[in-house]
Amino acid sequence: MIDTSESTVTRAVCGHDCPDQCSMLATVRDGKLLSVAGDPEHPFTRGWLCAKVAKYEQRVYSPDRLATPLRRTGPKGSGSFAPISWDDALDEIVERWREVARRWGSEALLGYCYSGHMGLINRNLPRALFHALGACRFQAGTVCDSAAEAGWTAAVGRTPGVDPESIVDSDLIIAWGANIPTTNAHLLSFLSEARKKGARFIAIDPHRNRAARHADWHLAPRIGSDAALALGLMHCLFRDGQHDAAYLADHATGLDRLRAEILPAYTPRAVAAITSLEASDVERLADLYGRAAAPFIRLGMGMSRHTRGAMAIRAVASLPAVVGAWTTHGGGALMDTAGIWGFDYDAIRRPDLAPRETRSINHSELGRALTELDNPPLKALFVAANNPTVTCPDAGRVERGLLREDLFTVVHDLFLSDTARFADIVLPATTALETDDLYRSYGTYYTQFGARTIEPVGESRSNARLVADLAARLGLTDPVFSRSPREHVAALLANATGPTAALDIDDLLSGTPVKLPWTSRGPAMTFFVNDALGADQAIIQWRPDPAEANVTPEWPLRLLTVPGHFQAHTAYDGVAFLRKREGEPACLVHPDDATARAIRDGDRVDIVNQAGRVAFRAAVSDAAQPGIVVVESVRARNRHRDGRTLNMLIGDGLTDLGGGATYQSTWIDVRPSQS
Ligand SMILES: Nc1nc2c(c(=O)[nH]1)N[C@H]1C(S)=C(S)[C@@H](COP(=O)(O)OP(=O)(O)OC[C@H]3O[C@@H](n4cnc5c(=O)[nH]c(N)nc54)[C@H](O)[C@@H]3O)O[C@H]1N2
Ligand SMILES: Nc1nc2c(c(=O)[nH]1)N[C@H]1C(S)=C(S)[C@@H](COP(=O)(O)OP(=O)(O)OC[C@H]3O[C@@H](n4cnc5c(=O)[nH]c(N)nc54)[C@H](O)[C@@H]3O)O[C@H]1N2
Ligand SMILES: [Mo]
Repeated sequence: MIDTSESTVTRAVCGHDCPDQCSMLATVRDGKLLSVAGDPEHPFTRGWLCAKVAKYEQRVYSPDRLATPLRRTGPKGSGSFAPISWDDALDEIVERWREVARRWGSEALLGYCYSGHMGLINRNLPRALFHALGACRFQAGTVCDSAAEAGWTAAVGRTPGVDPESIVDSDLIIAWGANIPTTNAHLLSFLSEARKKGARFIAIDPHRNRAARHADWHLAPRIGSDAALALGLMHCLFRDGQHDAAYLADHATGLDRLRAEILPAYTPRAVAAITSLEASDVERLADLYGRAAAPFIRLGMGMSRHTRGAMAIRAVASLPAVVGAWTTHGGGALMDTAGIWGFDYDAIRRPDLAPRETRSINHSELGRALTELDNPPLKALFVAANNPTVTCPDAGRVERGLLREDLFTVVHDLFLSDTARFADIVLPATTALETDDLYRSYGTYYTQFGARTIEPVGESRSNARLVADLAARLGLTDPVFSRSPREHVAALLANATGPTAALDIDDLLSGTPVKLPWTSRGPAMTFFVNDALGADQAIIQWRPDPAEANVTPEWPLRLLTVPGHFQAHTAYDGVAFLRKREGEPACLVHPDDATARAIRDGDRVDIVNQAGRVAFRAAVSDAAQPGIVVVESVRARNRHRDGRTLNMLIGDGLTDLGGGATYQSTWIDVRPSQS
């Protein structure tokens, strides 16, 4: 802590769902947050903050922030509420939950909580509450990373990605479906350092995104064709003897089968037909990858969000083994580093508190669960740190579910989010700066404790406090519900495994970033055949998206949807200048597709499919490939002229592995607007 004459500067941690997990310096005077700045002493985030977080005080003190608990006064979804006291709100919640459990059983209750707050305490403690209540299990993360995780694990087990700081020694860096400047911005300085030393940078992405604009070479394969491209590279590498036979002999399973049964078909010409790249591009990429001394691949998760998404990740994650890249400093691959952490998360989630095994509900299928589940139907829903009426697939069905008169909905959020508008009771949440918590990055090897920087604004309460308050009223006496932050951290460490077990609690609580003392050595084994997945999925191969077979002339264009640069999903909708920077919701349409529809740049258009229509502004641009319409960022409903939202057009089909959302398996058309 550095004392100046009038203000105090303390370290804090950015709590957003982002791989970088910045260390910040927060300046506070008289209990008020004046500003935040990057912490120059964090070796990865290096003293600067992204555009979203740099003016964090505008989020903390947004005029849109909820000040008190609210009770609904008008019809569901009308947004009419009246302030109530915390005591009244908590009493009503407890009474209604008890009644639901009595009449319908505890499985009529669902806690739907996700990653608005990435601290290990605030993110995980709500789960303990719902375990103790015997509520439905919540299969979290399928809207985000579960298909990508399943694909990665199928290829290389729980191996974490390599240390991103090592890429300064790479001579070939590939952003494979990873929009680094937007979603992993602090990797850029390491990328630049490598490039200064001569590294080449290649982006593989159907969208000419910010990473592609930065790159020496941009390849734009068709959505969902990455497994074919990876197999094409393998075909060339083995054909040309550029593989690392010694590495593969010890670290690969199923390679003989792959080489005999699969690779012969993936000639550059065949791969060109699948990916819409040139055969010469496939040859050139294989040659660059095969010749590089330390090739590094940054895999993003966007390419996992279609029906065959896990296989796409799996095929790409298998490439480093082919050339033995895992063994060279600077080489290998990184999708996320989550697997290195051995914290005992269950010490906070406490699945052992559940009286019995209960049914599980997929994060991506909330609409279905609310409208179809029976025996018992869902009767009480608690949403925190998540805005599913916008971000969940089939958002129209989520809305229909939330409109049910017999559903009791509680939403805990900083803002009256689109989901909160459908609630019976709304509870005001804190920002991460108003909480104590331990963070561990999923894009680096750093962990850091963020002590609360300011007191909760208004009457807001943190996730952890809310859980403790509810538990006390419900008569739940397990100590997990009344632990101090230090006790939670101690519990996370008590049965920690691997290098995490060596972390010292006082080091952590000092608030400085702590790097896990660990060096990546790559996977023990890369599975080109993985029999645990069953015969149909065992071997790596590309198959077309089954949804593609059903494409009709009516919906000829494919939707590509990705996180926005100036928004973190919808979490910054409450910050006026960022809303403005992100602009009116826009869709990028290729000039050929625009001309065919008499659409000009800036026109009002609707994206349309069998599920309905949603209003956008057209941006005519060859950054989108022909046949693809790109939407950057899912936006709050009132940002759209028609008050609707993109995910109303997206079905709730699931990926090949991991039960993930399939946003990218959506076919549409763009038409001049009706609104
Ligand atoms: N500014 C900002 N940063 C964020 C977020 C945000 O909302 N805003 N969200 C955070 C969260 S929760 C997450 S999970 C991460 C996600 O960040 P990433 O893991 O990077 O994933 P996406 O940005 O969804 O997708 C990355 C890229 O994949 C491309 N892509 C999509 N389909 C395919 C395909 O079939 N093949 C190939 N090769 N590429 C494809 C997209 O065009 C996109 O450019 O970002 C985090 N960071
Ligand atoms: N079409 C399309 N849809 C997508 C994606 C996509 O690329 N395209 N990306 C998907 C991905 S990767 C993800 S991770 C999901 C994200 O989906 P969501 O988790 O719904 O993401 P946000 O919109 O950021 O909503 C988080 C909410 O939590 C609130 N919040 C923030 N901090 C706290 C806190 O400490 N406590 C509480 N109680 N609330 C808090 C915020 O105000 C915000 O309303 O969206 C998915 N949806
Ligand atoms: Mo995500």
